[in-house]
Formats: sequence, C-alpha cells, structure tokens
Amino acid sequence: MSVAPARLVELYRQMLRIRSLQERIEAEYHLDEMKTPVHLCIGQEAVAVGVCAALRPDDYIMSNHRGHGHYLAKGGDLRALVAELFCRSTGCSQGRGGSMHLVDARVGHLGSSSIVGGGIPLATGLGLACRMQGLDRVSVTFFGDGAADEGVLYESLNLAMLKKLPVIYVLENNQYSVCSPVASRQAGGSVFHGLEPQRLLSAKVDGNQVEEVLAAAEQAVARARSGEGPSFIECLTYRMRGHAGAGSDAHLGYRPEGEIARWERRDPVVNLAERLLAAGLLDRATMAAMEEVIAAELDEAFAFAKASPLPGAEELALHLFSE
Ligand SMILES: Cc1ncc(C[n+]2csc(CCOP(=O)(O)OP(=O)(O)O)c2C)c(N)n1
Ligand SMILES: [Mg+2]
Repeated sequence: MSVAPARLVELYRQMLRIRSLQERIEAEYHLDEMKTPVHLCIGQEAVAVGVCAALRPDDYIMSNHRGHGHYLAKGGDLRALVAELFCRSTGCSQGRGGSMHLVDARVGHLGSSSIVGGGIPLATGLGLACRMQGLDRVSVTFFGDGAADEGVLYESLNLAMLKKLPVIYVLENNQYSVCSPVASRQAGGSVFHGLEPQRLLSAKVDGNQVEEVLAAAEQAVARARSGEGPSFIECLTYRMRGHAGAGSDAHLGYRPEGEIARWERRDPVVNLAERLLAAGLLDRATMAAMEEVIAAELDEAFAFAKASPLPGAEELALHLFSE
C-alpha cells in the first residue's frame, strides 16, 4: 500500500512521540516519583499509530495495561497522561488510575484496564451500542496474545459475528505473556491458527510496519461502517523491554539467545526513519527539529505533572458508587 508522503511523515512523528515518551519515563522511573507500575510499549508503536490513523475522533477504542501508545495515537492529552503517571489530580483519571487506567472520552478513548482481556467484551458492547443507537462509529479493542488465551475473546467474537457488529479486534502479538511464549500456550502455536475456522475477515500483518497496519485497519473500518461486521487483525510485533518497569529483562533468560537483537533490526521507529530518509521524504534537519519539538513538549508535560497537586484526602470518597 502506498501512503501519501505527508501522511507517512505524520505517522512517523506520532510513533517517535510515543517512543520518546516511553524513553523519558524509562529515564526517570528510578527516581520513584511515578507511583505506578508501567508497561512500556517500546517496539509496538506502529500498531497503535497505524490502527488509530484509520479511525475518526468519534470512534471508540478500549485499551489495555500497555496502553500509552493507544492513548496518544487516539489523540489523548499528553499532559494528562504524564500527570496520571505521577498520580496527580490533573491526571486523565484524576490521579486514581495510574499507568494502566487511562481514559480520554473526548477523543473516544473509553479506557484502559489492568484486567487482561477486560477491554474485549466492553468494546463488543460498545459496538452493539453503536448499532442500537444508529451511529456509524466503530469500536476497537487492543489486546495482547496473553488476552487471546482467554475464553472471553471467543464469546465476544461470536456475538460480534452473529450480530455483524462494527468491532475491530486488534491483537498485538508481542510473543509473550509476561515470560511465557505464545507457542507454549496456544495449540497450533499461534493465535491466528486457532481463529481460522471462524469466518472473520482476518488479517495477519507485520505490526512493525505502520503502512501494513494502516491498510488492514482501513479495510476493517470500511467493513464495519458498511454494516458487514467485525474484523480481527493480528499484528506481529515484539516487546523490546521487560514486561513491567523500566529497562531490559534480557538477564531473566526466558528469551532465546539473539532474539532481542533480531527484533532490534526491525525496530518500527528506526526502520521508518531510515525509509523516509532514503526516499527523500524527510531530511536529517527536519528530523532533528521534530525531535526537539517533542522533547520540549515532554519537558513541559513532566513539569506540569510534577507541579500539579496530589488528590486531597477530602476527595477520597468521590466517584464511588454505593446503594
Ligand atoms: C485477568 C487477568 N489475568 C492475569 C493478569 C496478570 N497479567 C498482567 S499482564 C499479563 C500478561 C498479558 O500478556 P499479553 O496480553 O500478551 O499483553 P502484553 O503484556 O504482552 O502486552 C498477565 C498474565 C491480569 N492482570 N488479569
Ligand atoms: Mg503479549
């Protein structure tokens, strides 16, 4: 698929912005000021950006614990995300959620959750709601290969297929659920294999190539909007860092020798930069200027977060529901 040059450069900028945020978090995490576990998405930026580029602002997404990229790609507010990591009252969840519980309803991000697979039935319900309300919106759920081990995926797919719901199931297969490889958890060795008998428009794409992800997402969105039903897109990618926290986990020994280095050569951000430079769509000076703007934006967001108040004790009982 060919993406218009200006659009491809913009997709690169978004991926670089997500990567830069992840690296900034990683650099500051040891200071222990971010009182939240973090699950970095370094290596998986092309999935979030490619899918969200196919969506309208009023379309919905449900995200998971590794969700900073989804949040930014859908247009979520950067300052509110960083403030949430510092558990401040200016955070997108008013400091109550931390890294795994992000939300920005104004841009259709209806929430991420620490419950693995939790977004799958919710996104299916959103698709049903769109249908019942006569809206032509689509609903997307991002989930990992670990979530794909759960029965709720198959119930949700069945309902979505039965009712031809406008739901797009985006599997980010980053090869591991914590330390367990996919092949040790799925009969047939891959999630996609298990889904083949189902009559879904299923695509298996290189999740490190944003153009491939975008093309599959655009096809799925067109199908959903025209009432033809759900789609399932498996994006093959790789988690470049440890499951949680900052830094590499290579010392844990669960990844085969040389695997990280092999995936580093397929780094989605670096590869796209090289392709843009080689094609003359971007030059080094423009790239450096882009990096500078992002760094300044991050400086500002981190300063804003650190200067923001923590939620006060008087807020403790707010937003609770009881009968
Ligand atoms: C229902 C549920 N089961 C188990 C866990 C513990 N847990 C947290 S993250 C995780 C791995 C999820 O793997 P995957 O879905 O592939 O996402 P990834 O971390 O690779 O992005 C597990 C098992 C949980 N949070 N929720
Ligand atoms: Mg995984």
